Amino acid sequence: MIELLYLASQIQCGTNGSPINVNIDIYQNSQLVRTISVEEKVLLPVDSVRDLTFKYSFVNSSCNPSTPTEMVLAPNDLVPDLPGAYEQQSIQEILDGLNDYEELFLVELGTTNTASSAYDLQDVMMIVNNNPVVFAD
Ligand SMILES: [Ca+2]
Repeated sequence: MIELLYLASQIQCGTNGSPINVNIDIYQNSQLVRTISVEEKVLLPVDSVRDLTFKYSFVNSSCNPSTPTEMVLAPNDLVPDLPGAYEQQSIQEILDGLNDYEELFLVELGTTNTASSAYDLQDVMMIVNNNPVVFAD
């Protein structure tokens, strides 16, 4: 069992455009399991976030996501050299606050060009809890 927390999304449609709401469709073995929006938390019956696949959709936006780039970081992993986006904490600060059974799942949806200033891997951020507290009924 893992628990996913959709921590934040931070992407806008165009320069100075309005913020985009991003929904995440969660798939297991090509089956849609859940759709979550920001700040939602969901328990999933898998051993690892790598057993899942994700599709990202923009809600009520004239923009469309580019091909997603996903990255999973464990607390002691090296952080890619990227600036913090907008008012978000930097990736390093979030990683430093994680427990050793948690991982940070980062997604870039604006561009596939790693040299672009839009390439910040913070369009969607999730926290993966690999040791969730599960209450039995
Ligand atoms: Ca971005």
